[in-house]
Amino acid sequence: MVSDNRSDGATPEASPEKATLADASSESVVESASPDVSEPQDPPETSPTEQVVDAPQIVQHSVGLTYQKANGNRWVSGQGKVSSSQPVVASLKGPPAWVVSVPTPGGPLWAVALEEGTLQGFTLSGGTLTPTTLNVSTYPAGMPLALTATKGAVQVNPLLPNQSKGTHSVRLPNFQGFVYIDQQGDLVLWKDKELGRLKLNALPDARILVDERERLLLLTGATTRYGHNVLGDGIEAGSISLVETKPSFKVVQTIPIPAPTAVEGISPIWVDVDKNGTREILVTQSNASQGAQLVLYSESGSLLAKGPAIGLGNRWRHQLAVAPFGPGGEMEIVDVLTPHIGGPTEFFRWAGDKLTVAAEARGYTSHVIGSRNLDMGVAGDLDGDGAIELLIPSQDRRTLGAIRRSAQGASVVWTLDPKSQLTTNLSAVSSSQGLLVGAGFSDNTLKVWGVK
Ligand SMILES: [Ca+2]
Ligand SMILES: [Ca+2]
Repeated sequence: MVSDNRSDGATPEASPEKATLADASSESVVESASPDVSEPQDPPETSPTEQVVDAPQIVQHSVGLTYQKANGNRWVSGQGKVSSSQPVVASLKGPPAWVVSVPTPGGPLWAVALEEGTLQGFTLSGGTLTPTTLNVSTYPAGMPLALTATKGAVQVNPLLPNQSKGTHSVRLPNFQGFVYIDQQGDLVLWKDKELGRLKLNALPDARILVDERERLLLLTGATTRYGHNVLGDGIEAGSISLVETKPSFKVVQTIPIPAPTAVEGISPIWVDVDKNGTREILVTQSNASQGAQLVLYSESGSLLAKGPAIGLGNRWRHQLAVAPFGPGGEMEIVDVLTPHIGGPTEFFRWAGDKLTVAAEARGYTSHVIGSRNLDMGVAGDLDGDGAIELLIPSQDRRTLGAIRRSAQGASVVWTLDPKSQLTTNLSAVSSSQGLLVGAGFSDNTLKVWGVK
């Protein structure tokens, strides 16, 4: 099952011993230039006041993902003026399903996958969204897309042989190849041809996370033992697999989830929650008796901490982001409890072996039952006040609300009115004007906020 074919041209990684926890999408910084092409590093995990706008940089390689970051964390660095702007609007040829964006020298490029499978592209420049031609125009209906920008040239990540249509391929920037999940659940390493294959029984819609060493983390051990069926199918994960791609393509750690429990999600969040220099793995585990619970593992598979369980089966919670949300810049994990029935947005802190709710806010949600879109939320300093907001929709998806922590708790501090219903993920991108947030709506539009 294991192939070892990574010797052909894989670029040696710079200073692997000094690898930071920067996003794999932004490691290939080559030179300074105009701010319009700056790609945020994974935000430094310090206090919010220290993670202000990054120095303008050209990056050789950046990615556009529905879940924002290659580590699965829906937290973007930089600052924006999203709260005080009217959206820039582009008309679409049909209802949109997914939106992704990347910085380019000519301004941020937005790609929209329509529900029936057409792709449309736009470049945001001079305050307008101008249609632009993408390298592909049709795409499997419902399939999420990803973009890779290399030296300003943007490509939709390719469809590879026998690929699962539940998820997109992921580019490995140093290797200059791709990994993808095939229709048998195998994880395939590809560079012009198949170079390796791991029989992991991956979820058909697993998002493949990537770190700066081009290691991969994904949900595997597909099982139907927890038939809640709210995330697009009845298949959930019985294990979490950590895979290295060099020097060989192999599994380095499997974290089993003992039955009857399963991971109910499509990807972990893979960040250094306690800032000790190593990443943790955050997943949502569920079973029929106690419902969903946040669980934190080490990369070696140790169970580090658990949050409270709901105490009732068929109740989900939606993990969204890990960021210094706390009023003093403390790292907190945010989820939405029971998003389908109007539960609260919860901010957790990790202490000892527990994840404990520090604050919560009501009235906003993050997921439509039955959908594979788990990316209707994004965190960042969207209004430029130095504190991080979580932007998520109202229950009817006709308002977007920004939830911010304070010493008193958490509350909605401003809202956006799209005058239509959110039908896609939210997509944030860095630009010369700071952070922008875009999404697709039921009036067949792409709307982008934050443009001055
Ligand atoms: Ca850590
Ligand atoms: Ca803010």
